[in-house]
Parts: sequence; C-alpha cells; structure tokens
Amino acid sequence: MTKVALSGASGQIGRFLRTALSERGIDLRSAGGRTPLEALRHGEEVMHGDLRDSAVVDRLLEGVDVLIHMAGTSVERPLPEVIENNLVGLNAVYEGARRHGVRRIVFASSNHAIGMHEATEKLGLGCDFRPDGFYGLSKMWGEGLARLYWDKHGIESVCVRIGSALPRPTEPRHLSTWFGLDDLLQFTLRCIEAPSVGFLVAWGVSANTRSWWTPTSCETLGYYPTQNAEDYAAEILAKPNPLDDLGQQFQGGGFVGLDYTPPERRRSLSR
Ligand code: 15L
Repeated sequence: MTKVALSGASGQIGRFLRTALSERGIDLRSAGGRTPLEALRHGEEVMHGDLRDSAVVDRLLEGVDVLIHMAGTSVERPLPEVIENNLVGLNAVYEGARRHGVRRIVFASSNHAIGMHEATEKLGLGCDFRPDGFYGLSKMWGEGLARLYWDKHGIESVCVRIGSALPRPTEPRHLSTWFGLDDLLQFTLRCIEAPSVGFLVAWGVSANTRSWWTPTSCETLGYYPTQNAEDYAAEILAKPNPLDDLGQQFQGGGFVGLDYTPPERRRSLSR
C-alpha cells in the first residue's frame, strides 16, 4: 500500500486533506508545524516539527512513497521569513526525499507565481512567471527546485498552482480561481495513484466557466474537475466586490497591492 506523508497538516488545506485522505483509508503520516497533532483514527501516524531540521524531515519521510507538501508560508510575508520557510524548508524536504527514496512530491505552488498577469488574460502552463510578491516568487523557485530534483535525482513532482481552495467561492475573483474541495481531493488522490508523472505542473482549479487558466496536464493525472464557481455567480455578483481596482486588474487579487509602487510614482523614485 502506498505510504503517504502530508506536511502542513494543521493548515487550512492540510486540515481538510488530512481528514479526507484518512476517511478514504490512505496510509497517512500527518505532520504539523509547532503544535502536536492528535491521530484522527487508529493507524494515522502524527508528528510535528520544523522541516528545516533534517531529523524532523527524516521522521516525516521514513518509508514514504508520496509526500503531499503543503507546509510553508502561505501568504505574503517579509523576505527573510519566506526564504526560511519556503526555500530553506523546501530544499530540506527534497534532500530528505533523496535520502529516503521518496518517489513523488506534490508541491503546493500557487497562482501568486503568476499573479501580475492581467485578469483579462487566459494563461497556459507555459506562461511567464510574474510573481506578485515574495511569496509568489518563492513558489516560482519551488517549481524550479522540483524540476532540478527530477532532472538530476529522478524524484517526481506535481507542482500544483493552487487557485483559491475554499469550501465555496465568495467573491468575483473566485469565479476564475476557485478550487473546490471535492476537486482538490480528487486531484490529490490522482496525484497519489497516477502510475508515473515525471515532472508536472498543473493548475489547481475547478472547471470554472470564467477560469483564467487553460486546463492541461489533467490527462496525465486523470484529474477531471467537476465543480464550477459559476453555480454561485448570481449570488456573488449581487454583492460589492471586496477588491480594489488594482486587485481586480491583476490575477493575484489582493496580494498585488501589498508594497506596490503606483506607476505615477515610479519615475520620480528612480531619479
Ligand atoms: C494562495 O496561494 C494563498 O495561500 C491563499 O491564502 C489565497 O490567497 C489563495 O492563494 C488565492 O489566491 O486565493
């Protein structure tokens, strides 16, 4: 039976996946960060610790076939914090995968790696990276790291550029970015089961009518989304949009306006 490890098990997506994968009888080891976890059912292994520490990584990856890597900073934060959690921590995890012969890592990338594309654009997976902050930049780096470990060490990766993983969409941007939880679970199960994936990048998004992202890579995984944010459109569009003009202009939404220099101030600053 495939042994699966889940990092970031105390986070928003991690909590959902932990329960859902356990309920489906996946042989699971769940890892939280600072706070100890309690096993959800008999047989679930739990642990916690800082993944920059190779001894913690060893406990996470011993005997593991597939790692679902959801740990790390998941919002925009100062660069030193992002570097520690999302670069140093991720590298420690991939090195641990080498030591333990882990077959595959599902890496939680993010739409914020491409967040400075305009909301009017339709993007394929080959689009330029246009990160909307240090967090998005770290996801771009993470995809590069995953590529490196496939090319040089044969560790498979699925880099999933997660949109908005929520129980339901709540604002106009989500009509394009929503990744429904049924679809997230289906996607994760396919990542565990797919016979071989090599290095793969995929959009973590539902079958949204207004999606900005062209679904490719789905065939390799056998992932076929069934949820569509459009079902909530009338309700969402009847309410005011919580995003300002900038957040509506770019795909990264609210992350774009953080530490943003408006065009009219750029020339004067550079003189
Ligand atoms: C992400 O990558 C974040 O982790 C999450 O908090 C949301 O902001 C999501 O993207 C999104 O873009 O909706």
